[in-house]
Amino acid sequence: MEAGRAKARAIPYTSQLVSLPRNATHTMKLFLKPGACSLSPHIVLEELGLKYETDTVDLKGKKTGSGGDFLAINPKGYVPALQLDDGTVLTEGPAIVQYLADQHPEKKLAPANGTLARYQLQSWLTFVGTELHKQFSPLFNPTAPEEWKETCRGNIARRLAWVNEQLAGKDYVMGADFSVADAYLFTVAGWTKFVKIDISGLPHLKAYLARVAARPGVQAALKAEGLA
Ligand SMILES: N[C@@H](CCC(=O)N[C@@H](CS)C(=O)NCC(=O)O)C(=O)O
Repeated sequence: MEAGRAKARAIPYTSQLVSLPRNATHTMKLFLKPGACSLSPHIVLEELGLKYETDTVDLKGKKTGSGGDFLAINPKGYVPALQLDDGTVLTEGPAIVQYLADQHPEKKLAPANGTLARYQLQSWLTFVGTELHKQFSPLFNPTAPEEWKETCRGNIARRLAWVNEQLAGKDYVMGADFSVADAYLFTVAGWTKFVKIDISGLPHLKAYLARVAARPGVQAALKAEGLA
């Protein structure tokens, strides 16, 4: 029975689009912390108009909103984690948002798999994750040495200046259409206001953040997290 359950919960590896499980019984649940990187999949759920629940995690105590063991949901101990309708848990923000986008290709939040545009989207997601998001992490860590924080601030400022150039003449990072990479970049670049990184000299980035913030799906996610 255990083996049967494990089989049912595994996301099948297939060359075709992965579909939501047929034996779906529960609503999808996003484990989040308001304002954290989990805002990115939250925005994507709203942009897609999907039915979902949220659970606000106590990251220090590793507890779910109802006091359950969050490590039983994600042993890595961090958000976001998305529990699918059949109980399968998917982790890692860039994977979660691509999975969600692929359920509704008609909403065009990610280019089709196998196309060059899809790899360009993944290039953006990887850049945001490794070159921006993880440079911010020490800035939120009270035990991180000040010297290290200064290095990270410099890295972020240089990389955001590059992002600013990329956004010249574009509405979104992939061009005319909003994509899951925008949900992630908006979330991470928004942290500049908490860590004293001045973006006033980056007009394309500033206009972009305002443009993304104005989207109804983004407003709905911000509101749900108490940030609007
Ligand atoms: N590689 C992960 C990183 C997620 C991550 O850094 N989450 C942070 C919030 S932005 C977190 O939950 N930190 C708490 C912890 O690590 O204990 C992803 O991209 O999803």
